[in-house]
Amino acid sequence: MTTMTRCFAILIATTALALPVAAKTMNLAFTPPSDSHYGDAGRAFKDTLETLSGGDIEIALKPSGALGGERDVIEGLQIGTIEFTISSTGPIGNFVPEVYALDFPFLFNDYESAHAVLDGDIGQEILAKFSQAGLVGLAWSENGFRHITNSVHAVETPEDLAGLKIRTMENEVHIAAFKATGAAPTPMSWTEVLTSLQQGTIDGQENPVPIITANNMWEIQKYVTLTGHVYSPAAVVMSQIHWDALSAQEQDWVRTAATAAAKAARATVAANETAGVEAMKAHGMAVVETVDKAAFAKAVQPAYDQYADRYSPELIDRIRMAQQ
Ligand code: EAX
Repeated sequence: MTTMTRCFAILIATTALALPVAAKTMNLAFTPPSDSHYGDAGRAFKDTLETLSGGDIEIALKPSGALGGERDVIEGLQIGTIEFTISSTGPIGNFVPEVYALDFPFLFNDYESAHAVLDGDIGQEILAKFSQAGLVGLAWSENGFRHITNSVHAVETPEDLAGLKIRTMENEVHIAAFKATGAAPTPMSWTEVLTSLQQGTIDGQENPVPIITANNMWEIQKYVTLTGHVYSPAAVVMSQIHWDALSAQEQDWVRTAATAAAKAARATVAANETAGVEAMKAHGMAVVETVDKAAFAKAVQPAYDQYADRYSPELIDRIRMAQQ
């Protein structure tokens, strides 16, 4: 090799070494707006993972259903077109049946109990089941206790739900529960809900306080009843295809980032639970705060009778026992 050629080879080699390695950019999708508990969780995930990886991994946040509804996004993770999501458990039961056990009405006593169950053996066992669906369940984030809104009249008793077209998530336990009250449950992706409410094709929906406030639902819903009828976890989930392509170190960083996301969501929910109700009142919503939860629990009991035996009855019993 001539001297000139050797010098040229060295120049190429050192230049190549100096060039930064192109960062891996991965999408994290969720359906609520950026300014929400999901957005706070997403930013915590992004900041943690980008810091730990020294910028080798970049996270592109995709809020407001930019990549589709929760069910669509889960399917995207399964085929590898999307890397991450923070999703309510509502639709996940269609892919990981054990998750249905978490979405039964009036199953969790309060936030503290829900966190203890999800962060303990029961919750971790269910996360491990995600692998059966080509998914990696990383951590339990939080959506919150769900309440009912509608545009027709105040709902003070279960009987007041009769005939109301209430959007539910694509979750057959929720559909059965609202059908048992005499309402007309209308399952659909979150991405269709606001338009459907504006057009009047549905009368109401049910969601936690921070979803109601993040979407300014007082603009399209007059009434809200604080039933707290379901505790809705959210899961931080990765595509198994993309997980398998990570190094062990990167996988550890991802788990750390997922834990940070869950912590951020829970902090936002806790901060908004009371302030959010005050915001609803300030924007003119009629808020039914005193609710006979026992009456609502009795009204939705048929959903248990119909589905508890199908979806891990022992899990439901364990969740109840763990809260005693
Ligand atoms: O994940 O679909 C729903 O009602 C969910 O609570 C919402 O998308 C947040």
